[in-house]
Amino acid sequence: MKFNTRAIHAGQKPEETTGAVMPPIFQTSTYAQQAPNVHKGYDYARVGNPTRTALEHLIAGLEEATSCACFSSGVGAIDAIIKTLKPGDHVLSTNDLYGGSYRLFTSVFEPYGIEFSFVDMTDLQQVERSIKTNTKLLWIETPTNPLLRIIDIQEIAELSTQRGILSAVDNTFASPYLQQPLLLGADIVMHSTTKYLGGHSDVIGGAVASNNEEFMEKIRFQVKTSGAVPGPMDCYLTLRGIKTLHVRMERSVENAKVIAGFLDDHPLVEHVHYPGLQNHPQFELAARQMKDSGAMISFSLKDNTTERAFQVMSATNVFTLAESLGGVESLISHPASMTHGSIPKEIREKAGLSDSLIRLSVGIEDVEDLIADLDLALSN
Ligand code: P1T
Repeated sequence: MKFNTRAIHAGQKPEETTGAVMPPIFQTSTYAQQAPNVHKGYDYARVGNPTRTALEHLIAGLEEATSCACFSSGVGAIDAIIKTLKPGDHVLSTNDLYGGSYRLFTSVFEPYGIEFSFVDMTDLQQVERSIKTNTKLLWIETPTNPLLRIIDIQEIAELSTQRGILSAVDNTFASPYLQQPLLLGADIVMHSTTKYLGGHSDVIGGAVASNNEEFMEKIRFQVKTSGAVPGPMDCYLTLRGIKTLHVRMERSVENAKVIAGFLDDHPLVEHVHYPGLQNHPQFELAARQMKDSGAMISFSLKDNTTERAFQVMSATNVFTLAESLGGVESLISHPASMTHGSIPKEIREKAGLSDSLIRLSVGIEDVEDLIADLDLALSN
């Protein structure tokens, strides 16, 4: 089946007792057993729930993975991946990544003895040089949050295979509609399903998918043992959201391309970071690796001050000033003080994240209204 059909049907079948086309919200914490440990596949809802199973099969279908496990948040999913490692292990990560991932790595796992280094993963030689004898995982985010850099998944996956290291891709910014990392050779794909998969800014969730059964066994152990699991209502909302993923993505990307062009020509804008612009340093790689250029844009202003960025962001009416991304509504945010506030200023700036950077998550509204809103906010 092709992608759009899979978004609706992958792993889905009508519910057995009633024929319900959408899976019921199985709002239960436990399941009756015929005799101790004799049951219909479910014993306790931390371990599994049929609404969650339906969602896991759907995401596995989209990422062309044999297996998927869902979590109560994106960081819950990342937490489970890192917990498959041991003290003394080293993780090599991209230096431009979601601030919450950075905080989890450095504030929670480093004190437990897992080592992290952050490098520019657009430079393969730098990645090669930074691999150590105890490196066990390469952590890739592409496009990166918030600078929209593109990392070559295939190249990094090949390198990790040669060195016997696992590679994991946070695919949140692209969604499986634009990019399927496992098909490019990555071992693990992870999502904040809060974003494009859920698609309506009404639910928090995460997912891990892979074809590596040994790894997924460890993830399922984390599901059962650490228990950061999503409730059935959250699974239902995410499942419902995914069914329109391809239609929403298509419109958001179409809008984002027009907005990126508008910003690029704007006299008060210093630089636009968008993989669909020809001046993007990895424009060709993005065109090769992704089906299209995505719906996230960030830009800096000629007046390179936090105050001016705050002024612009406070003056929009259609764009809502808020964290998060990937919903039907357009959002505007200030990474340095919001999503990436937990990264020390000198580390942020070294990676290129300036105080005046503004980030847009482009939704599916009429693009003329979005442009008029930005135009007015910039001239205010
Ligand atoms: O918020 P949560 O569902 O826990 O997902 C965390 C996460 C993981 N990976 C990436 C690339 C992300 O962007 C996020 C969450 N990001 C935001 C809330 C944001 O506004 O960037």
